[in-house]
Amino acid sequence: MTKIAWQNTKHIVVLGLGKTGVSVLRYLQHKRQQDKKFAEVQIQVFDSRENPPGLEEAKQILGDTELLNRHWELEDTLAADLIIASPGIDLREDSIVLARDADIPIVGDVELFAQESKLPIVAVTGSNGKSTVTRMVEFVAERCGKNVAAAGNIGVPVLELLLQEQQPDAVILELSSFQLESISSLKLKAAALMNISADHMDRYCTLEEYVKAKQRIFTHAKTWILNRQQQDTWPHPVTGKLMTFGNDSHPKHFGLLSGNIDRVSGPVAVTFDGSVVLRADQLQLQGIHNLVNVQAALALCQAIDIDIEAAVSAVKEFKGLAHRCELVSDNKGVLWVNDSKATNIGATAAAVEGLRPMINGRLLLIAGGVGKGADFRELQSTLERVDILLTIGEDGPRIGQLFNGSRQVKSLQQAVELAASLVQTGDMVLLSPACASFDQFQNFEHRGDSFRHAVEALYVDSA
Ligand code: UMA
Ligand code: ADP
Repeated sequence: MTKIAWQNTKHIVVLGLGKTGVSVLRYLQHKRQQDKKFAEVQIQVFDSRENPPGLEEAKQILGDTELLNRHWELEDTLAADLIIASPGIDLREDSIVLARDADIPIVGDVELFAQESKLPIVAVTGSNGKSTVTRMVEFVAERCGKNVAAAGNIGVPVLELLLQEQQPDAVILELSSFQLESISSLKLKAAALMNISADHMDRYCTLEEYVKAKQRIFTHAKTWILNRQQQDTWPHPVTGKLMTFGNDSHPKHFGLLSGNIDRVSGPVAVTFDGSVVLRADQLQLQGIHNLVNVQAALALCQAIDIDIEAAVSAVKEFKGLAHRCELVSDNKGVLWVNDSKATNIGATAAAVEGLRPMINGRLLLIAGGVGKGADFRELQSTLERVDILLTIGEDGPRIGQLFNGSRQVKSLQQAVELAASLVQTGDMVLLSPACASFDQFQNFEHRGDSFRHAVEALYVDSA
């Protein structure tokens, strides 16, 4: 899209409050204060929820008059000369499609940011690993003396960056498929597509549509960082400078060296340009998927001029994020792992594959929640590596039917208690739901915290 013609913009409609909506209002308010011509512009905010998050903040910014607690109608969108939509809003709604047909520009917060920011930016997308890689790059860059900011789907709306007094040296964006749907001018030093596994199939009609949204990250990216194991997800043709990563070896790009060192089997080292740069046992992270994440992070660091040796030395100290294959207890020889962030099949598959080699005993998996339209048959081969399956939530029975002897329980608390009665020294209990959490929890953090508290309570009671 061409640059927004702010001078001709008289009526802006903001769809959705929440984190993004509030940041958009703050940004528009800032614009109103900066530019007299913009002071008169009318801003309307719609949110279908009666009590949307961010309401109080929005009232302080706008006053009561322009906040509308109802779903927008076609006449509302057609009255606008700019529509700014939150990522959670489906752009295929009639009221939005018809506005677009009437040539009303529709943007998201990331496009607004892209049109104003002059900072060097790298970005990461994919079904899984985005937050881990984003935080890893941020951690490494800071350790290497750079002043960087991480934003986007990670939880910090990008427009917040424009309102900060001190600008960072570089920005690392985590971008969801929803955010990528509405970008067109985002210029990136490098972009990484981690992987694709079916997710958000309640929003996309086909997997292809979801992949296409993800591929938009490369529109104006200089270096394209792509996964060798998923070449079917690469955009064609590759027009940027190609850098690949994967769980196999590669003579030029990033890769993994497997086995043959001290007779250890499985991946043992990250390689670049044919040489070992990092041994797996030098990392604080577990699982093959994290060795893959490190490669993508190192590639992104290169794009913001961080020397590979310095980046490798820093990444060894990175401890990983809560709720992602996080060891919460190893009491009495039983490992309890919180992977609540596994909200799709790909994440659960990676956790089971990655953690299974760590244990001598049995693997008990707790899965289930809201499946978001996923076809759980894709989980079948993963479940073959599991010894006991307990399911919870709305779509728990759909996963359970793939596994002989699985048991559906009412709550996560009950699942933890039942698990405790079934496991023994050497076993691992893994919460990796392959589902969203909102049928039983506020969010994945709430689900992960509930798991940890239930596990802690087990050992307090038995102490
Ligand atoms: N809304 C309506 N009508 C609708 C749909 C939504 O009014 O038909 C309203 C909701 O009532 C809500 C508002 O829109 O009040 C918020 O919209 P939102 O869902 O876009 O949420 P935000 O709070 O703005 O958070 C968004 C991202 N959320 C989603 O994409 C769903 C956050 O990612 C992101 O951190 C934040 O912007 C800052 O960039 C979260 C997420 O779940 C972590 N992302 C998905 C994922 O990772 O799988 C994509
Ligand atoms: P995202 O931000 O894309 O959701 P996270 O880093 O928060 O990614 O991790 C989400 C889930 O995916 C966690 O369960 C984590 O263990 C798993 N995961 C992390 N990296 C990968 C990867 N490279 N491939 C598959 N699964 C991964």
